[in-house]
Amino acid sequence: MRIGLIGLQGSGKTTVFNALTKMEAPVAPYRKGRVEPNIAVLRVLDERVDRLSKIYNPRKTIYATIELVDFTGLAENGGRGESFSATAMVSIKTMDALIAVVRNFEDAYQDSAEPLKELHYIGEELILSDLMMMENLLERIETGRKRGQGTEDIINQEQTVRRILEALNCNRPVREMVLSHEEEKAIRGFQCVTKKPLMVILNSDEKGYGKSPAVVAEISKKYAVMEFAGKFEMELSGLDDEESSLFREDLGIEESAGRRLTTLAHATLGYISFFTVGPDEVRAWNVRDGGTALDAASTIHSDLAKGFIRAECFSCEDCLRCGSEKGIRENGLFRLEGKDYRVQDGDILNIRFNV
Ligand SMILES: Nc1nc2c(ncn2[C@@H]2O[C@H](COP(=O)(O)OP(=O)(O)O)[C@@H](O)[C@H]2O)c(=O)[nH]1
Ligand SMILES: [Mg+2]
Repeated sequence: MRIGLIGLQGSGKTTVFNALTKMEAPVAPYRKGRVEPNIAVLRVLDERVDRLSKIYNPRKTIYATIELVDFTGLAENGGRGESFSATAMVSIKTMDALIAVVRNFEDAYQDSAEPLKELHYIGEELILSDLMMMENLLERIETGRKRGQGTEDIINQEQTVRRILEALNCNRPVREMVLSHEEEKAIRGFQCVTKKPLMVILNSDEKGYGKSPAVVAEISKKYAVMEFAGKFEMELSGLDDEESSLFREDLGIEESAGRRLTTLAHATLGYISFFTVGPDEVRAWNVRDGGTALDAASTIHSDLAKGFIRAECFSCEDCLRCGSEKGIRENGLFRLEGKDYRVQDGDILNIRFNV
């Protein structure tokens, strides 16, 4: 799962990125020019993994991961629709979801904070980017038609593109549209950025944290939102877990930034976790909610999906309760499932396959 942090310059994206990934990417008070995005892998902390690891005592314990990409900021003074550089856009299109970081702290180098206005601006820029892409596509379709190209697929694509353009022109992102299976197919090759799930981080400072309930409420009408004390969390990321949770408590933050983000991302994107266990490794994986045993198999390795025979399955909860796999079998909690089995959050799977 890949998530991109986007937002205006100076909203604190790199600060939030550092807080989440414990990296030390340069944070700039104000910086001109474009730089390569920062990329890091974030572990999805899950105490079930730790507990399973105690039972199996494996050589390796591996958490599920989320790849986080910190893009350089949008420049407000760019022309309309030019806020994202072309190279950034190519990369943004490969993300599974986006997080808009909006500034909710005062900064000597910047105008006063207007998080709602910032969010509105980001939304508009994303819509403009899709508008331009869809307009280009429509032009190409029309040119093709003049040359006599007009298969059923192309006609269907044209209708879909026109409908999307209509929505975008009314400031509606593609994610809010209900697309039929046919329409989905028609635009599959064109990654609309407004189709991607968008979450929001309201980046507050230590003093203001928790004091903007009206702003949070307004944002949450449309988006999954989380308030973050970015700089504060970044400073905490250098401390050990116990120390940092004491500081967090003072501010009324219940869980670490990473923990809160991964929970939010899983919920917004509809991901669940399943596990594989054994003496070699205990490992957590992400799969889309609604995914089948076959999807789970292909998440692990394409060979497992190709040669899929069946999935041996039991639940993590039962395993922790019984204390061992032996206990699972004795209590009749061990199941064999076929490729269409819908994976549940917390399932422990062993894929039987043959290549
Ligand atoms: N007071 C305060 N300053 C912050 C906070 N988050 C970021 N900053 C400052 O805002 C400036 C821009 O931050 P940066 O992370 O580089 O923003 P980016 O351009 O979005 O990546 C830096 O000077 C940060 O120290 C915060 O929560 N509180
Ligand atoms: Mg930055």
